[in-house]
Amino acid sequence: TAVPAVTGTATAEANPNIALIKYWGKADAAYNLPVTGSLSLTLDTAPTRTTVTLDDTLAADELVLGGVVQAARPAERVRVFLDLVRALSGRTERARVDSVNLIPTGAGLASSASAFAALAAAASAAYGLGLDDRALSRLARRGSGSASRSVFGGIVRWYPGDDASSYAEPVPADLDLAMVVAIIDAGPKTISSTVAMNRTTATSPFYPAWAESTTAQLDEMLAALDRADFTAVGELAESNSLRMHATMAGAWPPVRYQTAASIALVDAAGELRAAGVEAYATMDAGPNVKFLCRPDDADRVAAHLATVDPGARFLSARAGRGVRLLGS
Ligand code: 2P0
Repeated sequence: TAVPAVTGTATAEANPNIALIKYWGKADAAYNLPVTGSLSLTLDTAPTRTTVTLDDTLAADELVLGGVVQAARPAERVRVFLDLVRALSGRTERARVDSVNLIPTGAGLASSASAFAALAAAASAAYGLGLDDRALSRLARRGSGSASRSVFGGIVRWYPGDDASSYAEPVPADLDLAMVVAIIDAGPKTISSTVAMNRTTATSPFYPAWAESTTAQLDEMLAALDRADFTAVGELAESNSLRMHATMAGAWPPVRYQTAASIALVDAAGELRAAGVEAYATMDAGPNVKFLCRPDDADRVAAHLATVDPGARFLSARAGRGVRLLGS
């Protein structure tokens, strides 16, 4: 029977998220099940836009990132993900994936979160899976753990658990948050977060304490959000980030994303607080530093940080939307 070459196409857009309580460690690597829960803020900037087009004339899936055809690891990761979508849909066509990232990839700006949230939404629509948001979050998790959170907007919690129960969901909060991102190095990561977190869980003697402390800090964070206590939210975020990087330092070979420039910027958050401006620093799997602050303080925060690191670029963000389909 004649089947048209192109049987389905969909485009989705997703934004990055920045964890205030971090995901660092897998209980199950095949399913990307986290050791602990985590909590993040979805940003209103730097989205990934991805189009998935089914084409049964293709011999293999094709990944085009920012207009450049990809081979090796990124393409393999997308193929594995599409295999999963094909298994769920009962369909066999290969697909062309065309993705545009409006932030530098691999620079610790959560680009894998926006990438796999957008891919999950576009691929599930193109292959005709009728997923609700929770199922979409579980699917995005399989691509990259943090992508489970970018399915939703605002403040989002991701549950640990098994394949059925490990999904993200929005946390209602009566707080207006801003995030100033200091981009000090847009180059590729020294070590991928997947490799780094697996090494940390396997070799850092501090790991059990990290898991216990993060579970406690997540509960404290939820309570702080519930009473709209901005100061407690900021202090918990900064503390949890420092504990994550301390835990990595205990791995062998050690994992370190902080550079001298990062440390100077983290110190600047303390300087701002001493001057009466509440800013709290958090870092992920890269040298960039993100500052949680009140929206009215964002310009002042960025201005002070620019004096500390005149070479840095700054991105100012607020709470943003979850993933959305642009057309199918
Ligand atoms: C987070 N990070 O909670 C933590 C904090 C980086 C530091 O999630 O292996 O790309 O694809 O599940 O999600 C980055 O790790 O890792 C990350 P995989 P992912 O945002």
